[in-house]
Amino acid sequence: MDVRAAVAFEAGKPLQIETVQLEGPKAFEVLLEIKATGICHTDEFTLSGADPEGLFPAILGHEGAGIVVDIGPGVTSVKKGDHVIPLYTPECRQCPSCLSRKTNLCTAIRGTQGKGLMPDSTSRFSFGGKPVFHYMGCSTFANFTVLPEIAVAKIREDAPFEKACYIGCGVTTGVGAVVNTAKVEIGATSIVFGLGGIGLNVIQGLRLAGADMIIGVDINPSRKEWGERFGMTHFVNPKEVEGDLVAYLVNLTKRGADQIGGADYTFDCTGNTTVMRQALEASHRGWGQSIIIGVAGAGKEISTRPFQLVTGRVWKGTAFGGARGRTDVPKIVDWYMEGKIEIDPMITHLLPLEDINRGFDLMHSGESIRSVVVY
Ligand code: NAD
Ligand code: AHE
Ligand code: ZN
Repeated sequence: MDVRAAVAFEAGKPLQIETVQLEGPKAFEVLLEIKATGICHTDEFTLSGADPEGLFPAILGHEGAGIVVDIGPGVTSVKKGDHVIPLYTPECRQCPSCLSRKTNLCTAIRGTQGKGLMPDSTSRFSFGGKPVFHYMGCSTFANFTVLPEIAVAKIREDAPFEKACYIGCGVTTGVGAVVNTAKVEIGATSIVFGLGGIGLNVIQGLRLAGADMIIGVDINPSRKEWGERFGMTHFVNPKEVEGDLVAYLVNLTKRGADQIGGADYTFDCTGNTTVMRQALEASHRGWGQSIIIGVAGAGKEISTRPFQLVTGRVWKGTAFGGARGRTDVPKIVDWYMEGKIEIDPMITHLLPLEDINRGFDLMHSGESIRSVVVY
């Protein structure tokens, strides 16, 4: 079938809107009509050429919501008409990782997914007779896409697509990093570096978990107002700090008798490896946990003095907020529909597919929190 898609033909070049061909679902696959998709910084990361797994030409996009319009042989967990969110972290419930209960990183299809292919090692998309790669197993920058059934979460039908799509990455990643990965407790102190589409969701997750002190750090001054809207208690712009940022933050978090300082939990939501080090070193001696959410480009490495870890700080990472997609995503949709978490104010721009490159421009200029393409 013909579908409308924003195709990434080359790293660093704008997406091109084209009519591409999509084959129907094979066994254990579903055809989705995508109704809305967010633009995440990770799409920009891959489009920029910094992603070591980046492949071109590809149809990017991994933060979508839509409807099942066809199913392949053997599909049992969803049916035509179901509303779903595509999952870049699937949940097969059978692989050693799923069965371990220690991680959400299902390994059932990760190999082919990283090669831009479906589990049978072929692509369903083509343009001019040549294959076009899938992206993160989702390719939501097309109005129709094909996914394995283990990579879709069925959600309630009254959730609006243009809001629910954000749960496909940003909301779940940010809130999940707090509740699943860090397991933040009531009264904790915390620092969030980078107050964009992910960091603001970390902030609302911290508010939900009952953190006392929620410090936001961002080089964009307009993010102060944004952070405060979701529960941030203090804002720090590194450009306005004289001297060492880590020392400043450690001082700000001093409380109680020992006056050591450092936050119980810190989160990197920038993808900048210098910031990742600052986040670790601004966590509390003896027990501070620093959670890396940001994704850094090929060749980038993190470093610190081993002393930082010897003295009890813990470096952790999280993908998709540690969420098991088919199990947890429908619950997060419920949280949104029940008013436990907010989404609407963070969706600052709605765009037609034809204007998708404007969504990337708005991200670069710091004007948007989330742009959502509505088909
Ligand atoms: P974004 O562009 O919306 O936000 C990034 C924010 O970081 C901006 O507010 C920017 O001003 C701020 N920033 C940049 N440099 C900074 C610095 N030196 N100090 C302080 N703040 C700084 O991006 P996003 O969509 O929120 O994504 C954030 C990161 O998380 C990206 O690296 C993205 O790839 C990654 N990500 C990871 C996961 C995961 O599962 N681990 C999921 C989604 C996104
Ligand atoms: N391809 C990149 C890795 C990118 C990455 O870490 N992606 C996150 C999700 S970001 C969503 O916006 C993720 O899920 N990681 C786990 C995984 O299996 O990819 C690289 O650096 O190679
Ligand atoms: Zn994302």
